[in-house]
Amino acid sequence: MAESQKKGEIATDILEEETLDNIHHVNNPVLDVPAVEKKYLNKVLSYVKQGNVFVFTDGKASIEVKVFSDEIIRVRLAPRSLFLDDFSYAIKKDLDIHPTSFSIVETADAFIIKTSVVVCRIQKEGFLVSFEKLDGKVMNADQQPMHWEENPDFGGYYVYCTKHTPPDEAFFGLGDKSTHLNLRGRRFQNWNSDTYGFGFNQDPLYKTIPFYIGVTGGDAYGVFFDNTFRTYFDFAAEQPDQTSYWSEGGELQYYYIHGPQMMDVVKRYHELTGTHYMPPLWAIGYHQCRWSYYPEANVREVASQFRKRQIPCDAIYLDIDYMDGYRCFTWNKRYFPDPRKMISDLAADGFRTVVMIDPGIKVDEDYWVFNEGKENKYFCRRGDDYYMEGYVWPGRCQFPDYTNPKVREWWGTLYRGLVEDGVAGVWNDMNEPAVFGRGTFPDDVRHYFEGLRGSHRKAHNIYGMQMVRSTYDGLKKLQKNRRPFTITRAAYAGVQRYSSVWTGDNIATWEHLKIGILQLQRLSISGLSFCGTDIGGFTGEPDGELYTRWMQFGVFSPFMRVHSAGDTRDREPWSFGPEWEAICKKFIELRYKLLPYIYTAFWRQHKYREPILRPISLLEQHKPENLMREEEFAFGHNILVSPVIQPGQQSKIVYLPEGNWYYYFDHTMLEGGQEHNVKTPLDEMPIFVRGGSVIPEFPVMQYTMEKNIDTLKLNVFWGQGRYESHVYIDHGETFAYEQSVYNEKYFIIEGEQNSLTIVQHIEGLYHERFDSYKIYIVGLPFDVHHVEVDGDILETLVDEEGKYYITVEKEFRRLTIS
Ligand code: MIG
Repeated sequence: MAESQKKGEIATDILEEETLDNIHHVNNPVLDVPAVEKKYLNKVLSYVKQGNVFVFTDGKASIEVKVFSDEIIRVRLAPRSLFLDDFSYAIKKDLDIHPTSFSIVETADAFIIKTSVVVCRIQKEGFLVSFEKLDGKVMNADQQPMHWEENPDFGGYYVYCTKHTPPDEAFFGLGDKSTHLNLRGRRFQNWNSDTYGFGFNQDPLYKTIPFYIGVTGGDAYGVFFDNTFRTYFDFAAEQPDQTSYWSEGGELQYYYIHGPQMMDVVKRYHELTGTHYMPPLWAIGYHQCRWSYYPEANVREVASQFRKRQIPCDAIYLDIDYMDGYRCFTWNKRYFPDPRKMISDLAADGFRTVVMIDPGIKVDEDYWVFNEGKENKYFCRRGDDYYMEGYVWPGRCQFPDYTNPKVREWWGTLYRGLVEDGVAGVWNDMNEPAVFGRGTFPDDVRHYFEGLRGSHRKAHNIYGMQMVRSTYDGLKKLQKNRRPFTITRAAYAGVQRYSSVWTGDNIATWEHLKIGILQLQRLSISGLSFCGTDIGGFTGEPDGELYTRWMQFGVFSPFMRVHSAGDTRDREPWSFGPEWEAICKKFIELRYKLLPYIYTAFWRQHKYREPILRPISLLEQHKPENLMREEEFAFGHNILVSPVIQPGQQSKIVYLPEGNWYYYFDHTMLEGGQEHNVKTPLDEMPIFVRGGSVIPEFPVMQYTMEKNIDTLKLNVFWGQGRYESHVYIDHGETFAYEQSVYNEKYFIIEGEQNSLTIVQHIEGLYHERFDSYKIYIVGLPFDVHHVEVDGDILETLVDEEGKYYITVEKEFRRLTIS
């Protein structure tokens, strides 16, 4: 390193260093680190209690057990009885959960903490911690005492937890892993990585969600290992009867989350880490992206083709080439001479513009962002105080330290110009963080970490989340009360409070279509419901069939966007010829018909913590064979799909959960609780609607807010018994729903052999009401003689297709058909 350089100045030669330390780690997990003696907790000698916190000690080391609620208990380990700062980026701030009651008793061999649903047993001999149901069934038990070893790299500890694993236990969760849904028999690590063209089973990927669900004997529980260092999970891979998780630093700290329903575990995980706010309605429409649409004429042409061909679309994306030399917050004026005009013209035509922003800031003394960052010391520095530098798209770059609230605040304000230009959403990429050549930052880079300070080992996995958090906060302020739209590639647990996510640089292959189906289900049950893949595949060339099948899956992806790499051929819905265009159009239109249904699923996610995509294992965990099913999944509460993932596929086997289900395209009724062989013509896919449900429908629009909707169409599917469906409505743009300005309609359906009753009640203060309802009834097992709505007799009508419907010209409470 040049002697002349002063601390805090730019160290150019750092770039030439072959700093491969992180890359080395990626391929050589902890196994290659020279063996250091492991230390284990010993025998519990005593404990102290303070409120809902218990501290047990063996004389040297201690653990803390905190009862967060009747179902959530946290365990922390302190090898020298000194607990680290109790701070977490994952846990939401306004956490408002409390135990209703708990007690502790001491027996000859254990301390037993008991809530109304769970028993936490700390065995004195060996210091083993276990969690049980009240009936004594063990859900999760230490197989070895918690242990640690001195970390030779930095003087902290590697920390380990090893649990006993029964032969039937299945595992789910961990975010974006590109493997089978059931994680058993596999080992994973979390280290956010830019993994262009990743493969099946490749690990690590872009995101760190150290949360898993175990299901054993039909009962489920969850573990959230809240640690931002490089973490590992081994689900009975090395030892068939052991599950371990460990970390290269930080504290062994985990939350045990009781079920026994998997759905409840997921909801409780959301209780800790939060949910996604209601996205603006346009964000759940169809989005068109590529790397990159430019110049302006090209953007306008793509947009006008959508309108000309009458294919709905709500957003168009500008990838890195819109910037001036890849400088964030600038425009390339040659390509986009008047961005404000372009964006407002697009907006007049119903298109929102979303732009890319990366973390790397070009080292350029003539660039205001660099100068502001430099003056205020907002950029990350190495252990020796030189600025962290690396090459990314703009060339030589420095990188903001988003773990500093001041830096986040500043970064948020940088969006002002873009917001004034009319930009509607922001896409944060490369925030693992990714650096050309060396992969990411070297370990010695220091971070503010909210004043607690730490090296990159500790901050790496939350860097991207803090970046998009600052984007979200900034946009929220700049846009007044309008809901931001953000999307991020890197993530840590809890990122859902600030952003949607996509799965990064996938490949245009059938295998990747399947990987996407696995990843989105997994993300959804890991707290990140607002997720999508690059439809069609980022790299490589899909043919018309793959593209179209992927588009069909896209309709049932919470985030629906086509995207592709810079060197690929055209990827618009019409790019593969008229035959494929027609099918893509039909399916994008289906997305728009389902908008109120999808919007409701987002609401149920936000308010009731229900994941949007639901694997079969989550719906019916009591059947062991269901723990292996992974191609069919529920999308919201009432629709089940099984995307087609093979070329030339004529039919596919689909499992339907208990109940009766209607094939979407012809309303054939099928019995659930079994598999069916379903035909898969190219212009259809296996989509099933639950008997007993109400599916609201909008007319096809070219973009989400195109028309005012006065008549709401409700499709009611008869089912024997009592069912509840929801329909959520608001004006789609502000946070007024937080003040109850919304409508959530509850429909209670009672289906009998000779009658059907629909009772509606409405929650919320939103005053826009529909003038009328057009109610289609599907699957009635009887002939209709009598229709009554709130005391009035109505006539029954039949439409052109012979479908039976009723028009109700007012807000109704009770409708009976017999
Ligand atoms: O080094 O901005 O995953 O979606 O199109 C590649 C260009 C950087 C990676 C993203 C991809 C995006 C691309 N980016």
